Amino acid sequence: DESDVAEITHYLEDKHNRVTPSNYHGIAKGKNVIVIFLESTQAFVIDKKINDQEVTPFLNKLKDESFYFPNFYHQTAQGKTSDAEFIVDNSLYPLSGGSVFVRKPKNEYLATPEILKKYNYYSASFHGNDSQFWNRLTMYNALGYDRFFSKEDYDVNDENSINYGLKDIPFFEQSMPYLLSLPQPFYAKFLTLTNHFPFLLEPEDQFIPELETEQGVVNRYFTTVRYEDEAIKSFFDQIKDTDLYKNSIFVLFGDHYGISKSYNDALSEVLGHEITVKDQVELQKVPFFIHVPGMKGEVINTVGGQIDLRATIFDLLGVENNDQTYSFGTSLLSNEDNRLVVFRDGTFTTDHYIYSEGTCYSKETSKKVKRNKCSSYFTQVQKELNYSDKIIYGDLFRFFKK
Ligand code: GP9
Ligand code: MN
Repeated sequence: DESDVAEITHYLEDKHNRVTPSNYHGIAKGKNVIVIFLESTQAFVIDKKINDQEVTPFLNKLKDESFYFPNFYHQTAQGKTSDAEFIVDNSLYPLSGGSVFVRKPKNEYLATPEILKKYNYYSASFHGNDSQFWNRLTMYNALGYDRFFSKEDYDVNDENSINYGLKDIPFFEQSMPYLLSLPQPFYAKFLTLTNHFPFLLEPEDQFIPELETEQGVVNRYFTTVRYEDEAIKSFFDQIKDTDLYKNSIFVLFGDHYGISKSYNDALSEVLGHEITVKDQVELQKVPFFIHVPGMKGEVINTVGGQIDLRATIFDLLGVENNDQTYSFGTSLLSNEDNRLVVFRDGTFTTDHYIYSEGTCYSKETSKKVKRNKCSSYFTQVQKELNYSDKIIYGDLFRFFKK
């Protein structure tokens, strides 16, 4: 209840005071932000070759011209894409059951669109599925979006759609005029769709052939990821033809896993190693890039998760903490010892350790280690999840707002 507000505020402020500002603070001040959600895209596809062909040729190149975060994890639960959206826009954890988008659309939030309004940003979301899927239209109002371009704004027919909706290539193509019409600066997010379970794609859209393991889901996955990569490339090509390119930064990240545990037999065949409990956690890594046109590429090895994405963008934009950015995450561009990535089920990882299914593992050796290497984090892990839950269930941001 309301008495928790002081305690949680203190916890979050203390967390931020311990972070030293990054060298990149404010380098993208006033720029448009284009965020691309890579549907079901896991980090193992990056630089992966199948029969000598790259699965993500465009993203592999983009990596060399971007901040690339190879130790970045998704933190979603049952709400899948909607959880990824929730985490990224609020820097809060998802709920342990269901989707916050569906369960708590009437809450008060202090989401990215609202915070950026103080910097005169316009916010829009683009997605080629029905506007009420995951209760988006309703929740976007609560989060402060100015406009949602959904299925009804696109020309969607049998030829240009598959599975949940519009294919990614026509999606980006048809989005261009809308994007160009937005007031600037803007925060625009694009939710891709084609690389979605069960990864269906017509032969004419297949840029690499399907694999031939025992499990069709795994076989098709790499082919739909390859299509997604082509779609992103075509989007970049179109933007590069306009002034938007140099006035924008591009944030790309995987929303959640695509291949669940049930397909580990075939996946381990493709990856060339067995999948242990510790590997299962490592498989939750998703690609994360921030492309700032004109800047050289840099690999940022910091361990982090989706909860840190907003703070990282705010760091680049020069958004200050006193702008009521109550965040559980911190900028991955700033130095901070003792980083901790907490998953919804209480699993967690640090620079050196992984705690999963009651066991502590060393990341370096992949071996089980003494429990006390992990147990020092238990209190903080529970605090993170409890405080976030308290905010959501108690609608506490009502009281945070000054
Ligand atoms: C549907 C898209 C996919 O609109 O967001 O949803 P998911 O199943 O990944 O949550
Ligand atoms: Mn998704």
